[in-house]
Amino acid sequence: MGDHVWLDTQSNSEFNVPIGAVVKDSESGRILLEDDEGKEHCITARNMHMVHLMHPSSVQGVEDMISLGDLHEAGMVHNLLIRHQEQKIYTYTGSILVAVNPYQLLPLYTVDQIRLYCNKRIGELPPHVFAIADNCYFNMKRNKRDQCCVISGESGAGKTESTKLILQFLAAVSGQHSWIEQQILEANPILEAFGNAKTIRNDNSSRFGKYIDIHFNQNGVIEGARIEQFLLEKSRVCRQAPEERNYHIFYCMLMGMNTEQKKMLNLGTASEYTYLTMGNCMSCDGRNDAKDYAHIRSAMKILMFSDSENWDISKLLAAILHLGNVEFEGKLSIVCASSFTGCELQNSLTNLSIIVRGESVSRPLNIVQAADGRDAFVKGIYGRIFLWIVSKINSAIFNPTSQKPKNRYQSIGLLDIFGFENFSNNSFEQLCINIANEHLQQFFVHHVFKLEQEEYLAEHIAWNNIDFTDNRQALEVIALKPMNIISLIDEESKFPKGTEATMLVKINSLHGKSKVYIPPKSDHDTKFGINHFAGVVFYESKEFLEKNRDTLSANVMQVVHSSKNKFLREIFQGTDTTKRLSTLGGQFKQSLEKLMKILEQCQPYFIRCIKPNDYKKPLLFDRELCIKQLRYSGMMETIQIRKAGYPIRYSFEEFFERYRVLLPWSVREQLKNDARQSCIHISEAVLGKDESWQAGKTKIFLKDHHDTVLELQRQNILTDKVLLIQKVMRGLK
Ligand code: AD9
Ligand code: MG
Repeated sequence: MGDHVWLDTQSNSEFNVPIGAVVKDSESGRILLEDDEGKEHCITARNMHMVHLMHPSSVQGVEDMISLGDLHEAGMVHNLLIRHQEQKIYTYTGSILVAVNPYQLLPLYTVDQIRLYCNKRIGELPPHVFAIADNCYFNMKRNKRDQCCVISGESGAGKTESTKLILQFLAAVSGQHSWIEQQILEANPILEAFGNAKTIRNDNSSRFGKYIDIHFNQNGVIEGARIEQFLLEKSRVCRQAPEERNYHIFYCMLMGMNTEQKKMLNLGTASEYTYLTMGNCMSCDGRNDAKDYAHIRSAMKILMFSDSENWDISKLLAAILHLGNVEFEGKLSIVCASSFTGCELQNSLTNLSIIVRGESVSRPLNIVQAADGRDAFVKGIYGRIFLWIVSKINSAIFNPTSQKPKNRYQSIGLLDIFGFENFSNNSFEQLCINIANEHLQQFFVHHVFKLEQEEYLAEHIAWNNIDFTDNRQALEVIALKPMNIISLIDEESKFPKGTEATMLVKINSLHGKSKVYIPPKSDHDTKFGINHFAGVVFYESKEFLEKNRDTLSANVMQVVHSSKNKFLREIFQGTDTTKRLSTLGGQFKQSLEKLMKILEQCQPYFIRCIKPNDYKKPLLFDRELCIKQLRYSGMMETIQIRKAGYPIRYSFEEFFERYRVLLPWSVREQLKNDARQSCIHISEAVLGKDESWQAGKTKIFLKDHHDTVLELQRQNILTDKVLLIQKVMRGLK
């Protein structure tokens, strides 16, 4: 009794693995078990093969998964489950952090906790996102190298929250309580107001990607930052799926703005606007739109948005809401929208003017065409407001002096993009989002598996190769090699007669046989599938070309350029989409490739966020859902390679430079000019003579925990030396 076992429940599900269980009772050839989910099972002698003894490490749970005795998926998910039940949401795999969303506020993020984690090595304290942040900071200073933190996971897994926690930690350890730190922190509520929305997956879903690069001076003090944004989902401004909302800012504005201002903008409540009610969901549990509005306004002040700029933005947001109501309220809405945008809209949205033989001829649009044109205009405005806001924020937080070569700063970049998405209806936006995730997965695979094993080979380290799932091929078919899927979509978008049907014919003929692409079922079917690393997603191709072209009609552009609203003209400046060569997909692809280049220059840290259930509920752990996420993110192989491998490596010179204090005086003379021998000597003395570290041709290879041991010993010796010197000095006095 009380024994812990694995029970193979033999279900047919693809994501079923044995579950942990404890023996409650046993009698004549039968045992009674209670599994991790509280279910009872009676196992008879005939079925005893379904039960296996659990390794003690799995009974207690471990802080670092590489120390699991039962190295299989069941062991991994059980470990996360029992920790999650005890509200230990963080677990390491070497230095890679797995973070399970607790869906409740835990007392883990207090000022005391920040202080506690400050200047500690990984493994000294329980796993924590602060420990990752602290190590990024420490490594940046120690190795004089830019760092990045790649935070991944599906929608609702906790990426954005983790990003904010890291920022909060870095601002605290940079330690100046300065204006710039405050500004960087307050950029978030603004970005979230305009770029996040309630979706069925997440009440605060990021509908854009961001890379925040934080710049530090030579003393490790924050000097500035820069935010790069990726592909805001503009379609949400005009349309929302059931139970979803438009961007937070609209609801916040309607709840929080004072009566007088609302009157000036002729605004009512959210339920009165078509653009805010398509998902039939106006409020969001746990959010207080009025309070958030106050916060957004104060954040905007901190980031130097002037009152008149704020008012300009509000006017355009109001115009958007009025435009959405044109069908229902007719005249009044168009009057308001025209007045706030300073544009003559009545004619331009209902008529199409074309130039025929040098003369402008006007032709009325039908209702559907007019509504489409209006929606395109609205998306254009909102998208440009968002870009303007990001650049406004950057102009406040970016410090140009840190760019000068002699002041060259060091940086920590935090990548928080939209998570992998698979809805019942997926469109062009989902394809872009999923491609971004495909890139990130490749970055992870490249770093954790490929580079690592190549280096062992090059350095002649004894090593047995570990197999891993590489998404490189999928990524090539989708976005990299010539005639990839994205480029075919692009090509068809630039082709005046191109349609989704002709696009699919081309993709079918080039990729129909590829394992990555699943062609539509018939000639009439408009859905195609892509086999992503995280599963197959079917995309509805209707509207793909339109969304990718992302152009505004010449009409609308002309109206904008002759607008009386200076702010509107400003946000549209230099973005004459009719003349633009690049499509949305093309731009996105370019910005992703640029991002990947930046990341490759950095020393990366990885945080894998896991969403424990689909109901946003605390303490509910859906094993199958978690196994699926662990499986597609390659965590099992990650544990294996982290367990067998040597993620920390230094050239002998670097190592000797840093740890020479650990070399006894007695041998210094003898090893004088031999860095390699000195390193081996230090490692044998400090880490032991076992196989757990290796010396290669030019570098020494270590486990994550060795780094911690070495740093602590070095620290002790240096402290002792200081104490000794102080003692001697006192003696001299
Ligand atoms: V999306 O791809 O932008 O849709 P994210 O960013 O991965 O997604 P987010 O960080 O927004 O997810 O987390 C979703 C929600 O989970 C948050 O709004 C919180 O309510 C909750 N959450 C996430 N992490 C934590 C945490 N460390 N502590 C408490 C958390 N709650
Ligand atoms: Mg997010």
